[in-house]
Amino acid sequence: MEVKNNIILAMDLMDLKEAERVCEDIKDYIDTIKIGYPLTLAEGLSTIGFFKENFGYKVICDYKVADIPATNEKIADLTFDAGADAIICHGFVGPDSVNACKQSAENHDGDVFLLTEMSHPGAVKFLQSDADDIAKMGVEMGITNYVAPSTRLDRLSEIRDIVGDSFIISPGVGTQGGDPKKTLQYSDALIIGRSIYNAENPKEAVEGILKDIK
Ligand code: NUP
Repeated sequence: MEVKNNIILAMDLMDLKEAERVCEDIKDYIDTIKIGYPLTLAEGLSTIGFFKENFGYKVICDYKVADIPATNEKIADLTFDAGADAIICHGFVGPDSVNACKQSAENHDGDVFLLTEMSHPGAVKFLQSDADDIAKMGVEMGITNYVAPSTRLDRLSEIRDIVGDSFIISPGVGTQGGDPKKTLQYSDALIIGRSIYNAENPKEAVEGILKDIK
C-alpha cells in the first residue's frame, strides 16, 4: 500500500460532521485514513464509503478481528463489501483465524494487516512475549502488512527484522509518546490520531509532523 507523506490519519472522532471538517482541513497531505470501532459504531459501516467517495481516501478498518475463523470471515467480508481497502486483524488467535481474514482480503482484492505487539503500556503484560512469534507466523503465512508500535522502538526494530521488507504501519506517535522521525527508521507509515484531530488547527499539526520527518 502506498501512503502519501507516510502518515495515516486515525480518525476516532465519533461524529461524522466533525470528522469531515478535519479531513477537509488536511486533505492536501493525507490520502489514507484508518477508522475503528468508535466512528463505525457511532455512525455506521457506511462511513467507509463516505471517506472513499468524498475524499478518495484509502480506508483501513481497524477492527482488530480476533474471533474463530468462521466469524472472522463474516466480519472481514462485511468490511470489504462496504468498500474497505484493508482490515487489521489480531494474531494471537492463531493462523486459522488470521487465514480467514487473509482469504477474505484476497477474495476482495484487499489487504490484511497483522497486529503484532500493541503500543499501550498494558501490551507488555501478555502480548509482548508472543509478538515475535505472531510476526513469524505472519511471515510463514505470506502476510506482507503489519502493525507494530512506535512507543517501543527496540520492539519495533525487532519486528522489522522478522518481517523483512514487509509494510509496517505504526501507531503511538504523538499523544502516546512515540517520535515520528525515529519511528520511520523502522516503519513505513505512522498512524496518528489525537495529535491531529484534536489539534486547534489540524492542518498545522500535520505540517509540523511533516517538518519533523522530512
Ligand atoms: O497497538 C495499537 N495501538 C494503537 O494506538 C494498535 C492500534 N490499532 N492503535 C490505534 O491507533 C488506536 O486504536 C488509535 O486508533 C490509533 C492511535 O491513535 P492516537 O493515539 O494517535 O490518538
